[in-house]
Amino acid sequence: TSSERTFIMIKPDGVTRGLVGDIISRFEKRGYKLVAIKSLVPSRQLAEQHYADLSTRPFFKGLVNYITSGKAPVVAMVWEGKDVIRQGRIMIGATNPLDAAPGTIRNTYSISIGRNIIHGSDSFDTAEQEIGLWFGKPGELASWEPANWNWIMA
Ligand code: DAT
Ligand code: MG
Repeated sequence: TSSERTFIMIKPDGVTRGLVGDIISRFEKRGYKLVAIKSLVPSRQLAEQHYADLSTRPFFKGLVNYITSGKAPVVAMVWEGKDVIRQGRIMIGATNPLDAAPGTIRNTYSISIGRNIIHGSDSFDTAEQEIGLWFGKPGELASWEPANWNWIMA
């Protein structure tokens, strides 16, 4: 498997609850490479585009309100490495934290589907789309190689 990129976002509940460091640490320690990060309160338009697939669902408005409330920002990131799209989803755990496997981020920190801490892209196509949506300006993604990269990527 070659290197790929995924979009990971810590939602406002995760930021408020002080989970940013632990979540970043999990991806770092696993061996993934941080290529972009920013903290922001997303506009309604950005949140609606990000969750466009869910626009007909009954929870859509509440979901957009939660992400955009401004009570806390989100932390948007791009992580790179082997199988990171699928592995990121595994590290995050099931959408409903009550179904998430022990040790996953959602299992460890949450019990409500509507406050499940974190987002991760679910496929190569959505990863590309979401990275473009959140980090679309030129130069927002760093192209770099950690000094220990060969120890991780063998
Ligand atoms: P995931 O975030 O695991 O990719 P998803 O893309 O199906 O899950 O849904 C996006 C978010 O919408 C999810 O993280 C939480 C919220 N959501 C999904 N289903 C929900 C439901 N039945 N009730 C309330 N919120 C829901
Ligand atoms: Mg999803």
